[in-house]
Amino acid sequence: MNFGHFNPVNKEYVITRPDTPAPWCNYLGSVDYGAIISNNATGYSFVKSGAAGRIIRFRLNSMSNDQPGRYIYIRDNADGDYWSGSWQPVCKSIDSYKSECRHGTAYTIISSSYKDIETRTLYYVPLDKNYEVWNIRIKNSSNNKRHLSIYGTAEFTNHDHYENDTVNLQYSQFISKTYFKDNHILQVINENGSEASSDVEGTSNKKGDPIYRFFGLAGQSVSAFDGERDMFIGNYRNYGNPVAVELGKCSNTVAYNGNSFGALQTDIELNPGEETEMTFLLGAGNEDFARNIISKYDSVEKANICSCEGFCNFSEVVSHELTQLKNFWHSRLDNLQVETPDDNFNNMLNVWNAYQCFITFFWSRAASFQYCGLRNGLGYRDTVQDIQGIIHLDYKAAKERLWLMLSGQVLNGGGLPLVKFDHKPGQEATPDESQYAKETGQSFYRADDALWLFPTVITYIKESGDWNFIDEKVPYADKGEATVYAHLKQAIQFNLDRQGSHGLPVGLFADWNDCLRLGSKGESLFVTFQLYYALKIFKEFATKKDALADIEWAQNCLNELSGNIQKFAWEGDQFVRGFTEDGYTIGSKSNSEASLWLNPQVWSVISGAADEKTAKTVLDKVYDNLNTKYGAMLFYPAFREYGLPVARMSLFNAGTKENAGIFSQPQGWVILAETIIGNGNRAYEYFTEINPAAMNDHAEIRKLEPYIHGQATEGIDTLNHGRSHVHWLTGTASTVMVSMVYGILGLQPEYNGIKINPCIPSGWKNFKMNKVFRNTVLNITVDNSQGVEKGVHYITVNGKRIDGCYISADELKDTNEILVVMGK
Ligand code: IFM
Repeated sequence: MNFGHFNPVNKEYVITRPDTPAPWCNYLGSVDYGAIISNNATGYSFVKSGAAGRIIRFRLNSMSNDQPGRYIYIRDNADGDYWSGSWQPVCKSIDSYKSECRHGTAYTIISSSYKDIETRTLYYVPLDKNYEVWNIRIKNSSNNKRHLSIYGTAEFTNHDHYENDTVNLQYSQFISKTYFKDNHILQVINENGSEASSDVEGTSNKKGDPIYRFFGLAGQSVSAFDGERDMFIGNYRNYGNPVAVELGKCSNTVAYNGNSFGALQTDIELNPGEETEMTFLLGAGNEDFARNIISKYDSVEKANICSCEGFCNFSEVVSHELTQLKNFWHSRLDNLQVETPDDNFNNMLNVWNAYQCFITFFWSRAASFQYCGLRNGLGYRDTVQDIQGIIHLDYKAAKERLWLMLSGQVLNGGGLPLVKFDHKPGQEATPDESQYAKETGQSFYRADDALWLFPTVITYIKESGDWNFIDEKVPYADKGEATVYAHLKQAIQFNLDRQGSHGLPVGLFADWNDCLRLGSKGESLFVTFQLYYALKIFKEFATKKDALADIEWAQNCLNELSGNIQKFAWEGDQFVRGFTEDGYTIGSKSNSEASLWLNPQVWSVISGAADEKTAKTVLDKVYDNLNTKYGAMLFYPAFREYGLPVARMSLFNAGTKENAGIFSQPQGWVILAETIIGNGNRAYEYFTEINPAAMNDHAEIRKLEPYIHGQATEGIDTLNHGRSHVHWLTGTASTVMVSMVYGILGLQPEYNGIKINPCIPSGWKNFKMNKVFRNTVLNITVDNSQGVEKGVHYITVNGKRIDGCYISADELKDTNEILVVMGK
């Protein structure tokens, strides 16, 4: 069953039925101001942090029709009937109420049609601004004059911090109040705040000054208002039947000890065929700021820029801001666009997977409908991986964030588990000091954190051509500074310094898998293969720098590691997952539970540690034993009885998340590994199994948005095999993107040029790619009339033939016509 479709021309996903299996969301805003909105206008907004800068409420895990959101009500004053501009919260029967939601790049448009009144609400955060716009257009399509009241509503938090707002009402309800100021409700928290009150425990604003938020109306005058939530909703009612809307009159009261709220009512008349427009504005700022913003949107001068026909004019300021947003996003996404025979692949690569990569890049794991950023910073491994997902689209932004993460590396080579939002390079405490745990709640190193730097740094350098980056100096988090090259060497040293009894790196507090606590003696094969990969990349850099001693050092380490892998971790047709401190082998084929793990097999291939025969053996074993129709399970069989103390995933229900679930992030690694050994058909099969777009017509099974990846899908042991969980903010976005770009499409930049070496399903007979590569445009046509999976016969660049798949940068003009002929 489907609830919508992709519109690739507009780069939108169009939801045609509002009763989706879960809220299907979009992200609006920038790093300074974020807003999550569902297809039914539920969601929340925040300044900088989903937890600590929360402006409006959202109740996690609430009943789906009772989540606060950006609700706009419409009341027909002739008969008192009322509905909402989004299907929720009033939820009229979908037989008579028609709605459509168009999620686009940083904007969402929700339309409704009921009783011949049509509305279209455009929600967005203007580029680089810290407020949001809800622009609603209302049309009377009936033959009668209509008398309507429109109510915009926003449920403010009483405290910036979500937790204080939610559970500490004895405090938070008494520091917040609202005022009515002609065209807006002004909320103020800590009105009597001052420098002196700044050290009061739990105060919203560390500086002690009052905090202001506003909810305003432009383009129409306010007829009545409610600044207190319970006056608007009424006792024993909910958002589906607020008393103010039922009675047709807000109460004109403000909040003083209670729940601050913004409800603005405006009464309008529309002749047959007539349309009108108004704009609700929500943000953080005082009265002057609010008045200034609201006045900008008062003008309703029209500019028609929308590609839809008819009822879609926007006022000039709105259309200008929408264009700015589209330009900002589309110019990034347009750096790689493809036309393959598979629309589901195209929709993800061209728009949605790419957009999700940027959202994870910007917001890390800070705000969603499943969690709300209680962490005050960027998780090391997640962030360094997130960078990989956008390098091919925006290497400048990637470099900035990469620099930050390198400066979050401790002098001993390990990564800080959390790089705080107010990170001060050179001055931070480390996990070895109690101060760090006090500030972040994290007191242990993870074994893998800094190892993610290797694939990210090399991808950045090759995409940008910025080889000098390797010699740029970057401070360490705690003290001292060094070149990027030296940072990388130190990262390797961190793991070499922490080895177990088999001469393999230990797993510490986690090794990518948050549930595997191997400690300071238990060894991890995942980290082993990452370290192997890191050493190979480092050796490549050392070779380019002619650093002979380093080349030798790296090679010796590789030899030793590879010997220990063969000796201790290879079981003839699979690699084990690790060793506990007391010598138990995790992931041995003789184990009754968890006897085959995905990650060591695929990382043996990605790292280059597995030779051709081994690579084929382990990937076949994975395919035969772990693959399902919705992707490959993290291991099998699930932990059910064996209480391995270091394997915390046994707490999860069997078949779920890290306990034999189909964890989504590794799916990108399986795809990549298959492309490395040339299995285009199998790589594509894996890709299709987990491609959200391919599940568009089975949305009732997958449940999550069919345009974005989730964190995990349920495996074969659960009651709901195929159901996916935890939307949007997941490392899956970047791993799958990497596997598509560098693996399947084979777009592999090199120091002085680019390789184009696709690994595709043999059924793809030709396809096109348009890539911006270091300011040159590559218009690439791939001819696979021979129907191979991998292998390039020759390439022509602007008519000149080159054997093999490598194009030197010297061959490139500003715009290039490239033909890639696959085959023997
Ligand atoms: O690797 C982790 C990630 O950092 C957070 N989500 C779960 C993953 C696997 O445990």
